[in-house]
Amino acid sequence: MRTVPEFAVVGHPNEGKSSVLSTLAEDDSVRISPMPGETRECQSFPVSVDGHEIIRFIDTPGFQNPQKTLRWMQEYQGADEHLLQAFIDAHQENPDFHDDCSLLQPLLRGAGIIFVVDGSRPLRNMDRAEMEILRLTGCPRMAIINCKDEETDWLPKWQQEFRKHFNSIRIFNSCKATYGERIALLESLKSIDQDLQPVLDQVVTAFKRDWQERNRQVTELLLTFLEQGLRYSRSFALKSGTDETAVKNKLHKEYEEYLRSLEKKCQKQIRALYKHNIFNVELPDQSILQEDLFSGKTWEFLGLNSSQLIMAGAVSGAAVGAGVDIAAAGMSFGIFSTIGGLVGAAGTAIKGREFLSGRELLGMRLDNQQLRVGPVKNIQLLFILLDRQFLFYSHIVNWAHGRRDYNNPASDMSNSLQKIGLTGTWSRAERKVTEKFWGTLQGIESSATDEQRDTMGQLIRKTLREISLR
Ligand SMILES: Nc1nc2c(ncn2[C@@H]2O[C@H](COP(=O)(O)OP(=O)(O)O)[C@@H](O)[C@H]2O)c(=O)[nH]1
Ligand SMILES: [Mg+2]
Repeated sequence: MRTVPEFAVVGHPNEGKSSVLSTLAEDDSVRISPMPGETRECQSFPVSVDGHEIIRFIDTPGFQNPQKTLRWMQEYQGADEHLLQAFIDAHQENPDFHDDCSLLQPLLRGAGIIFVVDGSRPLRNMDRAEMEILRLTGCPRMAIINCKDEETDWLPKWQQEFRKHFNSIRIFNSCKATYGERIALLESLKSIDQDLQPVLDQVVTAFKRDWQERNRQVTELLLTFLEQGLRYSRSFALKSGTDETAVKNKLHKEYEEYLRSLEKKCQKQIRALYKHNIFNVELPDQSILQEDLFSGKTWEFLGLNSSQLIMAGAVSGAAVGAGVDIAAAGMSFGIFSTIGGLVGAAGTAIKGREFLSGRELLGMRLDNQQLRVGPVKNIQLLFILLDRQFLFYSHIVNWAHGRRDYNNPASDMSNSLQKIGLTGTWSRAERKVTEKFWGTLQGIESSATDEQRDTMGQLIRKTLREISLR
């Protein structure tokens, strides 16, 4: 059986040890507290992939008495390899050294050290004492500078000091670290000890594979979401005297509700895949996702860009929601496409809200005295639904597990009318893929559905990958 690499996250109380651990291990059950000294005992956080433990992080209490501990160690006369045990033996009954004994315990077992400091404050003698203690333990070690504030003036001083004591130094923000930064940090653990290299290689590979697998599952969730949402259809038989408007409203309302609940369900599943189970990932107040799926704002910001609109016109054949307004502005689709430069201007002039309204887009037909809603005839809905899920995904994968609040949210909504939907960046060929997939939902595409679905899935996966590596 191969050994599971073990790393103890150590440092002064309240510097962000638990936050770093939580983010590294993708575990939001790690206790993070604004009160220093709450953790008194070590706690182990195993990370498993496919049911196998691949790495283990130990959360430790902060140093309690670093200067006295160091002094004792410096005066110690015995053999180096017995230093830790001797220190613990001499102090474990003394409450003044309870935390120090506790945090040194995993090092006895040969755990690697991840030393965490808050780099936004100046270096103190106490920090030097802690670093020296760690050096004396002889364990492989790296230092992580976790800046709690924006302040970076102290960083060079920290780095200079760290070079004397550590094999590797990383700046890592436990509250903002992305997937890529997490992997980079794990990669750099390799450099602290050659012996750890092969097993850490396996860990990194397992992490990457696990991430790919999650993206594959998200892709599947999104495909199913689109299929269910866009194939939806309900009808109502009209009899004489029926209030047609009321029926239309009812059909529309039910469809809207259906889409909203499907969207929520899908988001919940995505959230669970990325192991955000306990705390709510808060979307920033300004996020477009705070807007209802059918609000004017949603359509304004996630509404289609000009190429998508042209395509929507072509795919639907008839006047799509946008068609009316473009016609009103005196532009046919043909003209629209030839005046590429004007397109942006047109987008600004004809506000997204007026391009279409959510409900109109859902459509309503009357055939054989049946009022029928769905399947939707306008491909714009597909883009909007996808763009909202891509935005959600982007919030989820960029929400570090160590983060428990949202002080400085990044906005995903610009003030301009610029479209922010990611599908707007898709190439012509990619829009074609979408169109084909759309066709299979409409039942007008005769070619094999599985193939279109696979191709669409590849496009979604590629987009997810781009988001997570941003
Ligand atoms: N703003 C900000 N706060 C942080 C960061 N890291 C930790 N904190 C906060 O600092 C406090 C102590 O963090 P914690 O991880 O419990 O520190 P520990 O005592 O070293 O384990 C908590 O309130 C955290 O939310 C960070 O990178 N940015
Ligand atoms: Mg802690």
